[in-house]
Amino acid sequence: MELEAYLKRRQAIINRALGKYLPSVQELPGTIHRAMRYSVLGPGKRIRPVLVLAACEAVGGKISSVMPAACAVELIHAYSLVHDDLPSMDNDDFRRGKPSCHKQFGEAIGILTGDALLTYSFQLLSSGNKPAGNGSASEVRLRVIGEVARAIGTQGMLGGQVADVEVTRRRSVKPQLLQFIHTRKTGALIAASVRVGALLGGASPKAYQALSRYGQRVGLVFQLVDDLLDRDGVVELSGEAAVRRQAERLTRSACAALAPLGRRGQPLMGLAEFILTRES
Ligand code: GRG
Repeated sequence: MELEAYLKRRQAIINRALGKYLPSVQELPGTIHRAMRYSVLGPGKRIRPVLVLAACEAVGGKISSVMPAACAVELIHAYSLVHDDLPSMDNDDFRRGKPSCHKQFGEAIGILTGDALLTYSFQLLSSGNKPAGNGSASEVRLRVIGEVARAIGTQGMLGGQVADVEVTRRRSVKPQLLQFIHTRKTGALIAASVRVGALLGGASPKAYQALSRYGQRVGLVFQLVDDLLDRDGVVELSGEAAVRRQAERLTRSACAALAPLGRRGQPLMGLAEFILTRES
């Protein structure tokens, strides 16, 4: 219940910030800004920006200084959903209970909306208050931008999506290939969200390492639970009980990694539990 209230408060703060940062529909060209707002401001769990804020606080940083970065990772997530829904990818007509972006605005605007969200996310990452990190503000910010770019490029989310597109054309999939897809397609952005919060919050090398370990594990749990909810991916290969056990083991290991942070790591433990037990 406490976690539910914590999540609700955080989601409300993030939704307000997203509404503020996203370009207004009055700004020309209005269509793309309308489509960006349509794709981002619908109901979403905001788990990635919540992780940015929690990781920042876990190392003693202030959430006001990481708001642009927290919103940036949500825009990247929205871009991935908009492009994933396109006819040439998953061809999904609905997203978050309403017509997907390309269904609402047409395919060309759908493609451009994803591009616009991705581009704008880097504009946001380059802005914001002075980070608390070790080193100069611009050094910390450059490191953050590098982390995010790596996490969503061909070695991360995009690479995972390519492997996923190719897998759907095959009859059988090896567990190692599924693991490759999981760690990159969804795990990499979640892990990067935690690292971004840690870096901007001024994490010591030890705390950064602890948070990195935590982020990698919860990123993997997120995808395993997604497969459990959809009854596909690893669930088809290994069975529900084995996948559930693996997700529980990884969650315990994620929480154990937070030991060096002491009490400050508690919200992140609650979030790991939420990721494990979520029902949507
Ligand atoms: C197009 C480059 C490119 C990448 C797409 C992440 C991804 C790669 C596609 C998303 C497809 C998908 C539905 C994957 C399953 C895991 C996932 C990202 C679920 C949706 O995330 P939630 O549950 O969604 O955080 P909300 O709506 O709560 O934000």
